[in-house]
Amino acid sequence: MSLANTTFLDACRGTRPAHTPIWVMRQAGRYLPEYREVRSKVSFEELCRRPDLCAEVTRQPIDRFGLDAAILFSDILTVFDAMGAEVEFTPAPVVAQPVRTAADVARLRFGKADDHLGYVYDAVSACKKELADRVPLIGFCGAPFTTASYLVEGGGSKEFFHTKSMAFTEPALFGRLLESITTVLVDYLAGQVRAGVDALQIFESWGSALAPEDYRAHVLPHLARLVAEAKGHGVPVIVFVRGNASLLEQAKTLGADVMGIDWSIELSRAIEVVGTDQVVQGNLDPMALFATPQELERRARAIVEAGRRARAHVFNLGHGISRFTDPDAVARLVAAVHAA
Ligand code: 1CP
Repeated sequence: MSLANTTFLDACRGTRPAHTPIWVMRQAGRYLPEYREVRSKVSFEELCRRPDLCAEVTRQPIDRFGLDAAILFSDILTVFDAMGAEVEFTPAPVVAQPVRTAADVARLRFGKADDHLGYVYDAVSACKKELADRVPLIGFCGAPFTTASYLVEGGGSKEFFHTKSMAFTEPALFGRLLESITTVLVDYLAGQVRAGVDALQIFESWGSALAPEDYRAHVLPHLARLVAEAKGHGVPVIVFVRGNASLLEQAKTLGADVMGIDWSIELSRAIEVVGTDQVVQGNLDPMALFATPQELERRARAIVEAGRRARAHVFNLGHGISRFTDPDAVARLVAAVHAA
């Protein structure tokens, strides 16, 4: 492999490149007119199943902004295909039959990822070809808890009533569900690496739903298994836990190559929590892209400065970019980070 731009992988491995590398969570998506153009012709589900179109939309933000890494176009919920759970994107995900009882769990199939997700691996190959070694490609999955929460709630949630009820009233069943999901995810990440991804990110988008002791008791062991298995493939593993400083303390025990930091904590404080020997990624509030150019640049520079205290730093937002973002603001952000 001879990548033209290795800044992202260098930082992930703990060496400081000449400039701080930047990519943006959800960088391919609805805020880009060229994405909406592709999406106007196919449904989101079809887009995820068309390797040629996945490759096209994965490349779009690289062409437009000169970002330092690309992320595979897919979704954390495509993995449901390996579990026999049907999901429709409206565009918010809706699971046809939520999984809440022992009978519901028994109905799932927890198959081999390779038997059901070949279209994702084909998309990885197509993306690698399309990117032509300009920048590395990040593969991803949801963390076991975040994945389970969509299955149990039947979609997104604010209170996680069903998921937490299951964890509290039927911990053994909840544990079995997380274990089975984790087994599929282990397999799925292995398949993505075989297909060619250069790094992996695990999204724990809803970790903040649980109190720290519940996270430690019910969730952390499963995430630890997933991270340990993923690390065995030799590509950098990023864990993004959206939550609070206390979850960050737990997450640092996972031994991930890179800790993704959300925007709810100052980066300098997060670095104190995870330690200055840790590589960090983050953590600009996505809404800062709606501030004046001067304010956006000030905040970007402050985060780059704070990141210098870590072993290395990958610039990113502290959560996914809003669909209402002006693409020109992203261009300004990339320029500011590269110049800082
Ligand atoms: O209509 C459309 O075009 C669909 C909108 C959309 C897009 C562009 C969805 C539905 N998913 C995606 C792509 C996507 N999702 C990517 C690849 C693109 C990129 O990053 O550039 C990735 C990595 C994701 C990851 C994802 N999906 C997460 C984790 C990140 C996060 O934001 O926390 C989550 C939670 C999802 C679920 C999901 N899929 C889609 C939506 C609208 C949602 C969120 C629903 C909710 O808020 O509960």
